[in-house]
Amino acid sequence: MRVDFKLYLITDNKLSAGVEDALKAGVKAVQLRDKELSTKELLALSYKIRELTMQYNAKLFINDRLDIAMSVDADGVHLGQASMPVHAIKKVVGERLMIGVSTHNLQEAKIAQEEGADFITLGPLYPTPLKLKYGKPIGLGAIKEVVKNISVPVFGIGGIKPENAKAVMNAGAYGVAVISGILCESDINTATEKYLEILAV
Ligand code: 3NM
Repeated sequence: MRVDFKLYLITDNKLSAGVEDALKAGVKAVQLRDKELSTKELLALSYKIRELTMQYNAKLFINDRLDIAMSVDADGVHLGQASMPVHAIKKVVGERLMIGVSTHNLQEAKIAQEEGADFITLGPLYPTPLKLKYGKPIGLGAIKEVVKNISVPVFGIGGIKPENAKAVMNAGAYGVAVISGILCESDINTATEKYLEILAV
C-alpha cells in the first residue's frame, strides 16, 4: 500500500515551525500548504521541510504546486478542486509522485478516484477553528457514504481533534488530516501522540 500513514499533518500559513516537533513525535506524512509565500519563499521552505521529513523518514506532499514538488523531490502533490486535475498531473509525472486530492462530496471523490488519485481528503467534517472558508461541515454521514462508494483511502479533515478522531475512523475513514489539533497546540508532542494512539488499529 502506497499510503502507509494514518495521520496526515497539514501545515498552514505561518504554522510550519511546529513540524519538526510533530515529526519527532512520530508523524509520517506532512503536507506543506502555504498560500501566502512567494514562489521563491515557498521553495526555500519546501527544501527545509524536505530535509526534516527525510531525517524522520516521513513523506512530504506539496499543496497544489507540482513544480515545487518535483524540484524538492517530494513524495507527492496534494491537489485542491481548483488545482491542475489528476489526469494532467499524471501526464507530466506518471507514477513518480503520489497524488492526494481534497474533496467535499461524493461526486468529487469519484472523479478523483477515476482519474487515479492515491488518496483523498473529505471535509470539512466538523466546524474548523481556523476560520477558513470550507463551507458548512458535512458530518460523518458524508464520510460513510463516500467510503461505501469508493475504494481509495479517505482521510477525514476539518475540525478533527483527539476527541472526535475515533468517531471519524469508526465512520470508515482510513485516517485523519489535521492542522490546528497539532500545530496550534502548545505541546505538539503530546497532541501528536494522542492522535497516533487513537489511529493505531
Ligand atoms: N481543508 P483543522 S478543512 C485544509 O474540507 C483544510 O477540504 C479542508 O484544519 C477541507 O484541522 C481544512 O485545523 C482545515 O480543522 C483543516
